[in-house]
Amino acid sequence: MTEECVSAQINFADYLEQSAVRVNQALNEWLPSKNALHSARLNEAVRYSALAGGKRIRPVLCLMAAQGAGCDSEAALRAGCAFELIHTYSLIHDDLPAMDNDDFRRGRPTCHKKFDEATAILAGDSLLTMAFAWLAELVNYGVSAEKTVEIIALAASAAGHDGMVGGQMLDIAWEKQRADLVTLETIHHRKTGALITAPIVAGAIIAGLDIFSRKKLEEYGAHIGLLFQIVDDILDVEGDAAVMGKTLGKDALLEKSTYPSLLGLDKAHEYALQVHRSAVDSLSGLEPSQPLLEAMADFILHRKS
Ligand code: GRG
Repeated sequence: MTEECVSAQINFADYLEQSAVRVNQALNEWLPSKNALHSARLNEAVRYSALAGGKRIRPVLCLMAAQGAGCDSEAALRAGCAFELIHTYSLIHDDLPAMDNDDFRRGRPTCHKKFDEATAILAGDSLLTMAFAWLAELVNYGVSAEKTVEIIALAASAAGHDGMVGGQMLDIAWEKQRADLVTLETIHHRKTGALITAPIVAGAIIAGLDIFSRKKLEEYGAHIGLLFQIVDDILDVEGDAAVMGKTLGKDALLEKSTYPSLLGLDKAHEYALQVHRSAVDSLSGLEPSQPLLEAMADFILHRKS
């Protein structure tokens, strides 16, 4: 996508679809091939989960942040895809019997159902480590060593102990206990928000944005991360399982604290609108402006899957 296209405000749904196709093609090319000498089963499991579709929100956000700053580089695509690998690993492990014990993901049997638990654990481990190898290779895509290290540290922090893994642990710890809104927000900032914010910041680093812009984008990321989760909670109550490609209604079954369970559905919808507004407000003052990121906030608010 050229800058010209971006400023012409092409239909956002088309843009999203084209970007997802670009991500899918890159993943298909860069993931270990079926014919490689190492374990065919591991290759198959990794490709099965990583190429199963999905909205590709994280890599697209990385591309958008970079493109919005006038940089449409292969490096942003590579970094975005690395974040998608981390996301896919988290879904595989989250679906395991020891965690959510889900049978369907992205409209097909989960990795452990299609293969077996050991293979699913290893496929997740493989994707997580592969992601860091891809990020380390950013130096071969014209990114300075200093920026590459910064992005690796950012990814480690978002994915690990203080980010998604820590958030998942908190989420499990609070199952069947009524959490207050502050606790719920902390869980979601770490479990979901961190891995949504990090690719945006990575895109900004690759594009060479200044600290002020990066901070604004970080703020935006935190808001859309939260928005993403509020909408996820709402969809678990009133979404369509066929469109979502996974089992719904599990939050209520597990007696989890969610925005609808704490606030009621109407107030959860209102809160989503409020957080959406905060996300859009965070983009004000950015130079150049980021219309695609604004459209992404709308997309997340209205998403059905
Ligand atoms: C196992 C370390 C570890 C973490 C798991 C991501 C996660 C943490 C759990 C997934 C469960 C869940 C429903 C989280 C809420 C938000 C979320 C991450 C939804 C799935 O992401 P999408 O909608 O999925 O971007 P697609 O399939 O479109 O990529």
